Amino acid sequence: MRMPPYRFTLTLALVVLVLAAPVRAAVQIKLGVVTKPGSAQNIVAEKFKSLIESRSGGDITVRIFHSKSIGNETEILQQLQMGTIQMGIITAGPFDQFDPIVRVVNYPFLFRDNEQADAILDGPLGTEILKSLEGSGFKGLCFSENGFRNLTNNRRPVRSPEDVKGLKIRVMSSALHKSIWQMLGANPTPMPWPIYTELEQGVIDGQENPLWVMEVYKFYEIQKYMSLTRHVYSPHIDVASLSWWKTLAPEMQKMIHDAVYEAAVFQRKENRDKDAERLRYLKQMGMQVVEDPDLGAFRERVSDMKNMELFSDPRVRDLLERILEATR
Ligand code: EAX
Repeated sequence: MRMPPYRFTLTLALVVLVLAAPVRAAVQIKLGVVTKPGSAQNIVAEKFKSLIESRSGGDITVRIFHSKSIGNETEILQQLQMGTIQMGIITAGPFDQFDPIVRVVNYPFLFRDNEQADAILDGPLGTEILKSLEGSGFKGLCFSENGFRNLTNNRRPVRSPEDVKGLKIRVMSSALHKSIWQMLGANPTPMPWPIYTELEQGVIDGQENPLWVMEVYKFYEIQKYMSLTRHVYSPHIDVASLSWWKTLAPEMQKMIHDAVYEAAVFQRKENRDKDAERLRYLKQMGMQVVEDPDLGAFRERVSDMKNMELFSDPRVRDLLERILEATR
């Protein structure tokens, strides 16, 4: 018995649907950021999601896990290594637990300004750092930014390293950041993000982060003094799980790479464009700001940094020398 034509068409349509289903939404990306919506990391993540979902015509979908819903930055990095999530926008700080070469980009007083940071990080030296991450299971895609970090505290206005003496400062989970603040005379404690409660309860006196953090996390409510120390330029490293990355077709890799880089460039610009307004806002909310701390004295204190054990690995040391030369 022959099938009536409409039944044939229906069957065909069903077969096509069943076959096509796994092809559509072929790639599902779980992306981790530790911060909450409105944060620098989230702006990169959301921009990337919208670019890649529209460009791939729905073949790639992105689900953003934020606000510590899948753990702190170190834990997100571990999940990327295991391949249980696929991408992350992570502050460079905690990366140095996995690959000491990342210390080079967090070196104190390294970049003069944003333009120099972009030129180095988007250039061959930045590429070397991204490439190196493959040794620890990450595919480094590009750099977006937290921005230049500034000190806040609840004890006193900080103009020179003398004023830092004995302050209990929270630092990121990074041996380098801990050392920097030891050299500056503080009493640094590594702690994962977020830290509002610890500041509020006085477990720590202060912390250091770019201006957007003080605004988005409302640190003006719980921190009285801020000094524009700009001691470290703090990038994010936009990464993928290397084991997952290797399963993707080259065209897919390129599409993802292009989209995340575009998102990074978009975010860096918007972060910088907003900084002047943020400073005004933080003052208006009552923060006392030292705008011209004695940066010469701060630099002097950390001038011996490159001779420390932290940079003794020849590979790291070599890259540091070249990056210092390029930023001189
Ligand atoms: O982006 O841990 C930190 O200090 C980071 O800068 C934080 O994730 C905010």
